[in-house]
This record gives sequence, C-alpha cells and structure tokens, in this order.
Amino acid sequence: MCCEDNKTNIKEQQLQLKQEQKNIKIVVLGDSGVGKTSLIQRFCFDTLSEKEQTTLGVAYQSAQIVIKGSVLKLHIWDTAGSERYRSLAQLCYRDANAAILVYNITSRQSFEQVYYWEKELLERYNVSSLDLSIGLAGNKSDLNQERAVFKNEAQIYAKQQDFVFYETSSKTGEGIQMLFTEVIERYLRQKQQ
Ligand SMILES: Nc1nc2c(ncn2[C@@H]2O[C@H](COP(=O)(O)OP(=O)(O)OP(=O)(O)O)[C@@H](O)[C@H]2O)c(=O)[nH]1
Ligand SMILES: [Mg+2]
Repeated sequence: MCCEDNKTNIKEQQLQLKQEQKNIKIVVLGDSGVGKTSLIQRFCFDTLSEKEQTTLGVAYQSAQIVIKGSVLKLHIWDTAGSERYRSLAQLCYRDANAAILVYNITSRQSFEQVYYWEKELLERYNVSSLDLSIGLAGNKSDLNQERAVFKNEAQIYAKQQDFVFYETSSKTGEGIQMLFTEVIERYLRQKQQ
C-alpha cells in the first residue's frame, strides 16, 4: 500500500514536471555550407563531423536546456540552404518561436544573403519579427585568416535588426552556447511582455 502511494506520487511528480516543461521551436536558416547542421551538432552533442553532409530538405533535433531553473525542451529544425529544398524548408517556419540565421565569415555572399533569409522567414507566413527571437551567427570564426566579413559590420547590422549576435565556430564551439542561450532568454522575456 505504502509502495503504491509512493509510485503514485512519483508518477504525479513526473506528470507535473512534463506539464511544466516549456517547448520552444527554433528554426535554423542560411546558405548551403555555412555550417547550420554542424552548429546544431556542436550545440546538442558537442561533436563535429568533418565530412560533407548536405541536409536533404529538413532535419529535426530535440534538446533540453535549463534556464533559471526551468527545463525547456528545444525543437530545433535544421533547414537545407540549397534552392531545390526551399519549399520543403518553408513548411517548418510556421509557429517558430525563435530563429538562428547563419552566415560564414569567410563568405561575403553568405552574409549578404542573411537579408534574404530574414525576409523569407518573416514574409512567408506573415510573422512579425516582434513575435520571434532572432539570432545571427557568423560561423567558422576559427577561419579568421580567411575572413571576408568584418565582425564590426555584422554587429552593426544585428543591432539595426535587433538580432542577438555572436561569431561562432562549430569546430571549436566558440559562441554557440551563448548564442542559443541568449536567443532563448530573449524569447522568454518577449513572451512575458
Ligand atoms: N572550419 C570550420 N568548418 C566548419 C564549421 N562549421 C561547419 N564547417 C564545415 O563546413 C561544411 C558544411 O557544413 P554543414 O554543417 O554541412 O553546412 P550546412 O549549412 O548545414 O549546409 P546545407 O545542409 O547544405 O544547407 C562541413 O564540411 C563542415 O565540417 C566551422 O565552424 N569551422
Ligand atoms: Mg545542413
């Protein structure tokens, strides 16, 4: 009887924890090869696969993060940068709470395309940027000697657009945890307002 009571208590506690768990949907966008999949892999598993792994359509990854004592379940949607999968990728923008736009610091073109990805995201489903917490990742920061985009200009752009900004490296892990954490914190603040 006593054991049964304990079991019920544990089940109730587990149920309560599940109900308290907040779900956050994050979409990751950017040109092909900028390192979206690698960034997510580093964030979720702290690993990097060196082999080419072009995403076919969209890929999904879940993760958990604890922010200020709250357990958050992250639903991370990794989209393909390639033109041929664009319509498939567009399907997962819906109901996103946050987005991470990625460029490669060694590719000027991928930085210029950030504007396109932002427009694509906001216009496609008529989402107001006020409802979304957006982060900008200047990835491959370990390739500083091949840099084609100054950190300063990306910082200015991010400030204008009200994006959280970090230079990141899926190779060294630089900036990735901070970027995700700040994007999520910003989303939680926006939701409270
Ligand atoms: N040096 C360096 N290489 C990186 C970094 N991030 C990714 N790469 C490499 O860049 C290549 C492309 O990375 P992906 O993560 O597949 O790029 P993606 O943006 O997901 O590309 P698509 O799926 O085609 O849209 C791979 O060879 C990675 O190993 C980084 O921070 N530094
Ligand atoms: Mg990919």
